[in-house]
Amino acid sequence: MGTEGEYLIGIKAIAQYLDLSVRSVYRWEKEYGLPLHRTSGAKGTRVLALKEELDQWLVNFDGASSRNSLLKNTLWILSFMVILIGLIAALLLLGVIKLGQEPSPTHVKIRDNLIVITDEQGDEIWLFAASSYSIAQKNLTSIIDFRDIDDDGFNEVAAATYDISRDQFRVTLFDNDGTRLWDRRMSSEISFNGIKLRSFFLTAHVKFAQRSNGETVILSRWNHRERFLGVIVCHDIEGELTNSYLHKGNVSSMKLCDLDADGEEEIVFAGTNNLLNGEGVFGILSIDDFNGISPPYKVEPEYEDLSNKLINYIEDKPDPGIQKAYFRFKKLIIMPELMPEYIVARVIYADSASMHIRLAQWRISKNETLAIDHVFSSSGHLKAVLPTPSAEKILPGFLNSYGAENSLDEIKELCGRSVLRWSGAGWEPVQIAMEGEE
Ligand SMILES: [Ca+2]
Ligand SMILES: [Ca+2]
Repeated sequence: MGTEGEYLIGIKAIAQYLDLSVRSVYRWEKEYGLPLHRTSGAKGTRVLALKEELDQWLVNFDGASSRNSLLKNTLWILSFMVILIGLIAALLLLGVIKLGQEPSPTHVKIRDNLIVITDEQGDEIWLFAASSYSIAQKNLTSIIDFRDIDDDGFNEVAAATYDISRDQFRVTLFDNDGTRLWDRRMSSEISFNGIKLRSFFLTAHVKFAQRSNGETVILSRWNHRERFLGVIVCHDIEGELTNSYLHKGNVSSMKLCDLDADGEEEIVFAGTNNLLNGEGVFGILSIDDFNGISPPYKVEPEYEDLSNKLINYIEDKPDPGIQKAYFRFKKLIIMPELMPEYIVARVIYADSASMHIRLAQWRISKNETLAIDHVFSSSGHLKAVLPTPSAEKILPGFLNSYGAENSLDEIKELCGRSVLRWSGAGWEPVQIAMEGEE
């Protein structure tokens, strides 16, 4: 499995061949020039290695001498493995051994208080206990994802899991047969404003993703149940935490898409920002490199009278976030007459052409919700503003004055003034795209 002719296909097959961990293979490539190749196809980038090339490289490799002599000693074993793998490949070709008889996890369903993993035909393969939070999810695919990370024909499963006895939410990687490869809960190392944030996080999103070097990683989004903070983290396939991004407010949604059509997906997330007095925000992170704390890092002038309250969201030693972009919907400008009590932005849709971000505003005291969809180009220009039915109901006057067909541009202009983009040092107005412009 994972072998085809003279090639080793997939990082796990290469790691197995070299008797190394997957992480070490990537490290050896980076540090010692281990010869790996990559191909792009419909399934994304695949890592390949030519066996002959690896063998030759091992013979020449004299980086770490003790390791090297060990490797030389094991070359006889490796040669034997090459013959054995060749034999297995031949048997596969001749149809003596048949793959695919073991079911591959592809779907998920809820039964009673259990999450049931099934194959393509809907037949149950294995199951685990569900949290009430998981059961309440309308779309289980946001907390369970399937991907064949080692190219052996069977999907591994990344999932949000729950330890009832400890009341802990976790992200777990399962092998195709249901074996738990690892379990991680939100690290207690994460602290905010001098307070260590412990186990009060729930996993709200779990997704396989791919870095530009072809490495498969697992992204998860967590929300703090009391302090309303959001965290987006990345684990490698061995369960090591490689990136974490702390957001100063709820992160209500996260989507992966290739915004700039360069073949690599980005993370688009949206929610609210507590230091911006609950304004709606959205941001873009690179899967390869994201870390730190979301902007801003001080109380903005328009909220100075709320300093006593907002100061709770300023860190003593801020670790400014590494993000591709970060936008806010400035509450005071968008519709001063509305005075919403709660605002949240959600990613509705994102692809390489545009991002649709819905800004929903609740006036809880009046039991009203107003939502307006903003369409941005992938480069962050505001392309269009689409009032939703709730906007038409609550704001007839607003739409009568601006809603005539030829004046949607005026709404766009009005809403456009409320969208600001983080420059690294402060906020700058978002650019409004003209008709037919990106
Ligand atoms: Ca697999
Ligand atoms: Ca991209």
